[in-house]
Amino acid sequence: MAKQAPEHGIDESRLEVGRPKDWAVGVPGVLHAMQVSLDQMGVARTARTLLRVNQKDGFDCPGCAWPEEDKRHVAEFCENGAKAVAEEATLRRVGPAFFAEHSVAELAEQDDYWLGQQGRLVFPMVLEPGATHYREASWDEALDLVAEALRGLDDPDEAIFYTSGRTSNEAAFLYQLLVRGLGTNNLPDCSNMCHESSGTALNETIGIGKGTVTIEDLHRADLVIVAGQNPGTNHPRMLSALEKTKRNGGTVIAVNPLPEAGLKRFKNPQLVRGVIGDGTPIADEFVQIRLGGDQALFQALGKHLLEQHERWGRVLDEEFIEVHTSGFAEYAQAMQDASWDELALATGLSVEHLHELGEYVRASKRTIVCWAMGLTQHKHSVATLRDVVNLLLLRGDIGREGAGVCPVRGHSNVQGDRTMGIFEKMPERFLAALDAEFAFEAPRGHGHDTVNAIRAMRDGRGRVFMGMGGNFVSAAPDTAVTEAALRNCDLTVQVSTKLNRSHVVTGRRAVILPVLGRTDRDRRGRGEPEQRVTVEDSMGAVHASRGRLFPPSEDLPSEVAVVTRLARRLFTGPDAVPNAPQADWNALEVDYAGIRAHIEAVVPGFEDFESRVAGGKTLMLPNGPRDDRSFATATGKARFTANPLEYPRIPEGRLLLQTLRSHDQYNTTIYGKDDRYRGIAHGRRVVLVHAEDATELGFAEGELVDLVSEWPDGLERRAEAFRVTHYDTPRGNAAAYYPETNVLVPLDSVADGSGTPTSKSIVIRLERRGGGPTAIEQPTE
Ligand SMILES: Nc1nc2c(c(=O)[nH]1)N[C@H]1C(S)=C(S)[C@@H](COP(=O)(O)OP(=O)(O)OC[C@H]3O[C@@H](n4cnc5c(=O)[nH]c(N)nc54)[C@H](O)[C@@H]3O)O[C@H]1N2
Ligand SMILES: Nc1nc2c(c(=O)[nH]1)N[C@H]1C(S)=C(S)[C@@H](COP(=O)(O)OP(=O)(O)OC[C@H]3O[C@@H](n4cnc5c(=O)[nH]c(N)nc54)[C@H](O)[C@@H]3O)O[C@H]1N2
Ligand SMILES: [Mo]
Repeated sequence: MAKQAPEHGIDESRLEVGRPKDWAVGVPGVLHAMQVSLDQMGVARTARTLLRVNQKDGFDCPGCAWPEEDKRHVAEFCENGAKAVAEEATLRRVGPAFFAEHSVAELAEQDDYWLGQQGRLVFPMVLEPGATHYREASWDEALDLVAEALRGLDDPDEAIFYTSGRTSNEAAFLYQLLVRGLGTNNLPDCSNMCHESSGTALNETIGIGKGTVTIEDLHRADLVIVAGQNPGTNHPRMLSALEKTKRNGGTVIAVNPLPEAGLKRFKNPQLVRGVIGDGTPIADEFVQIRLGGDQALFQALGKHLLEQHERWGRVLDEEFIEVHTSGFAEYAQAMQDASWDELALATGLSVEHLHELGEYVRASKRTIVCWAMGLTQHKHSVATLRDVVNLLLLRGDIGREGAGVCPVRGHSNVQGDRTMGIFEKMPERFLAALDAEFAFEAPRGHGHDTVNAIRAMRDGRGRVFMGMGGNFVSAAPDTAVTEAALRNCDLTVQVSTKLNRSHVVTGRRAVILPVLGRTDRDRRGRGEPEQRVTVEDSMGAVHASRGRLFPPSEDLPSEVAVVTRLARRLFTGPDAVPNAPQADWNALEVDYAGIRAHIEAVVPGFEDFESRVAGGKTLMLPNGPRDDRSFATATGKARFTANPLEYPRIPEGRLLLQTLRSHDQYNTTIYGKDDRYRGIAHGRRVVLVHAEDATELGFAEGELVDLVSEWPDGLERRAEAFRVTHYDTPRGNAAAYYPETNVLVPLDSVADGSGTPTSKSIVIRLERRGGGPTAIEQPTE
């Protein structure tokens, strides 16, 4: 039997702080995952579900975008993948009785943990203007309502269509077609808040907004630099790959302000050795960098190589530079002009240490740089990533075995959604192909990204918001501004699996459209064929995913069906909108092979799509740099760029805050109250600060403070009641969990060039909340 949903949210008074762990995964991790699964779905369903994760002809784990190893283990899941699955496969339900019992205002008082724990959504629900409660609606009524609102807009650009990254290729492709058929490119997505800086920098410099390595490259690398990433929590299966790198003689360097558990030692749950032994130390070197110091680090590594080449020769790959790149001279000059002292200051490392790190790169014949949010969510993220590319270009480390760039994606299909056209500024060749395939004309003007969508709704230019998955209200920056923006809409529509804050902070009218998830069996009725979908992993491999579980309700449509039913209402019959795309929406709804045929016709690289993903096979998408060192950039070559050095300056008496994930959450979905590896239990409202900073600022450990962010617009942004917690972080740097701290991220504080909110660098001050310090309980472990 599954356990009941919790009655209450998180009681922060029970917070405990202990010693951070220096190992990750292993038996405790697996047992913990099993417990979460058992609570949510009971014994039989747990066994059936977890054995099917990432197996051929099973479903793709909704946890993260890390690729599957070719030789799969019986249980190719990790602790956090299992938790992601349990959240979706839960037996708890949120039905009409629940909404009759709780008013929207009451639900808005609950925390994200409580909301998410209530269970799967099963009925379409409508919140009428002025009403206090959602009411049940029929599918026809709910969809008619959405279609009418869209039809009633003065301009299609008044509608905003968000996408989170779990949506399958098939659903994403039809969804962007629906949106463009209406006449807008307003397709913001979670990627705008995530790896947009990576896409921007990589497109400019190597001509493709994706990574250039495969999992085998990682195994074969001499040196892997893991910067700004916490794989032990967020991409646990990546640790198995790094373990192989190590066993093949490779070196791993972790670059992070925090000593994260998995990077230190990893106990592989798939191996007996990992279960009973001490595990493999993963990082040969832990580089404790200051927040935002990475551009300086990668410049320092480049400068070191250039200096060594100058002195000894044979350090650079001169042939590669000559044949395949442009802009070398300008970059070399900029590095010559760079000051070692300033690079040291920006990183917080000594000049000697920077040279030592440079020697690792010089000694390596094949280097890979992996990164995630620690590099993408800063003001100067695009410049930082350009300097990552510069470093690799110096040694010809792009487009050959064991070397390259590896942005590690978050959501399990966020990369595929982009490939399918979920992007506010898709290139002309995609739009032209779409026009030809569907006999209409897609709009050409750029649409809103996430931050611009919030501005548009705030200013009354955005009137209808639709979210294909995700939790826009909690994921977006500047919570108060974002909430006001959504409340300013005529209609907000959420296509969702689980209850979240975006269902309770709404426009004047709101609609909830519940759908099937990745693990659910997808078929139209008894006897009808079961449908498969496809997803693309972080390394450009596309494969099929088929849900196997009995869905929460037989009437629950897939995301595809929601889109086709809306498309039928808008694009067919006598009232069809002008310039509607032409497709057989009925047929596509019941047979996704038809959608794949359209994808094949529009998106390069999907030739013979259907047969290439049949029977569990993988389709590798073309990747110019990786396949044959072709670079579709402005110069037709890989581009060195000269980027002025930037790093955050922290004003006197202030701290620079990064907002990150605990071990017990999936973005805005809070699985539990603990951050096991960091030694935090029963609470989330902690601010991790260096002991000496806390003392200097006059705060005792355990003291209750407000975090107040400082931004020139004069708006007060305050996150209340956090416990000061001593932690091993560089001086001047602090950390606290997202989404509780999103209220502190100013809407206008975005990365140059990519528009990504600067969730990893926010200037804050601590303010005492009155009352003396409260002792934090030490766990009895
Ligand atoms: N279990 C679980 N898995 C997930 C997710 C989840 O929430 N839970 N989310 C998914 C998603 S959408 C994403 S995008 C990924 C996110 O994966 P991560 O990027 O690993 O997630 P964060 O928790 O944001 O961690 C950022 C890491 O970067 C470090 N860091 C912060 N600032 C800097 C900096 O300036 N320089 C350097 N070098 N390091 C820095 C932090 O200390 C932290 O270790 O994970 C995906 N997988
Ligand atoms: N301060 C701060 N803010 C951040 C970040 C940060 O590090 N710091 N990280 C950013 C990043 S990297 C990201 S990716 C975003 C995440 O932003 P989102 O992707 O918008 O947020 P999630 O929490 O992943 O969305 C969870 C919801 O998705 C729905 N859902 C889950 N599975 C499915 C499905 O299969 N279909 C449908 N239709 N719905 C589904 C459920 O209702 C669930 O409540 O947040 C960003 N915001
Ligand atoms: Mo993400």
